[in-house]
Amino acid sequence: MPNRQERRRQERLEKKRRNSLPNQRWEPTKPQGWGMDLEQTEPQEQSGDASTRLDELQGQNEAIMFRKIIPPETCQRIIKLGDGRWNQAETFGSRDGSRPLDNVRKSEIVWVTTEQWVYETIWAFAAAANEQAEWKYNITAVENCQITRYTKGGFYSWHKDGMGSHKEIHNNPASKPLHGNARKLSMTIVLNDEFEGGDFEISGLYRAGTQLEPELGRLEEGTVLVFPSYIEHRVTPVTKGTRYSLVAWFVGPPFI
Ligand SMILES: O=C(O)CCC(=O)C(=O)O
Repeated sequence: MPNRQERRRQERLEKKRRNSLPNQRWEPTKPQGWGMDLEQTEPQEQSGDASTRLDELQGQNEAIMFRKIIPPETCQRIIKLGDGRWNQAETFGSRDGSRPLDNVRKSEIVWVTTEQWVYETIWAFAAAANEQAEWKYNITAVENCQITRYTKGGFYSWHKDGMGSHKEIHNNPASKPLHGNARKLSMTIVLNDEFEGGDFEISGLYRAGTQLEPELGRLEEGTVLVFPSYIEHRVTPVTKGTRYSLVAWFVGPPFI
């Protein structure tokens, strides 16, 4: 009879097996000397509600939501990574790509470069969503993720994170995991509840003439949302308090 420790080890391995994608290798970017081989990584155990497929709610297949799945202590730990490191977010969209556009986004950001545990916390959700939604994209790596802080008046207008196309592949031979790959899946995790406004919206759901489920407009603390990067989305202005989120982009070879 295996002892408790051995049983837990086996359960973890089984969970990892269930969550991993066959024949796919998940590697992080390591531009700042940070390294993690996700194949060697035990996904952290999570508590929380079961995932909700938005296609069941909406008759579509835009996103997968894991409601309140990241424990509040973990959310707080991620927020604390930003202490003393916040920088104004900039989106470069002018014709020559040199000028930041200030009507696109108002928020501050911090890059997560060395904290391996953050990636251990999130990657299994991308893998599970990729399977559950039956996107089954070939995902091979994750870009450095970003913590975002929106104070009152902060927002992020309608945008797409990437098209998964050849046109936008990373051209950076120094970063083996990213080079030649394109963004295919995006993830946002809301890290706190103490704010008003700051709804997360997906445009396709509006266009279909359906009302967003309140849970999607207002994502609760610890909720993980995974969606194809080509889906248009936004964060509405925060009207009270401060909203924190963690955002990650998963990459792989461009769609054919
Ligand atoms: O803060 C969020 O929840 C999402 C931010 C976002 O859309 C992005 O960074 O691309």
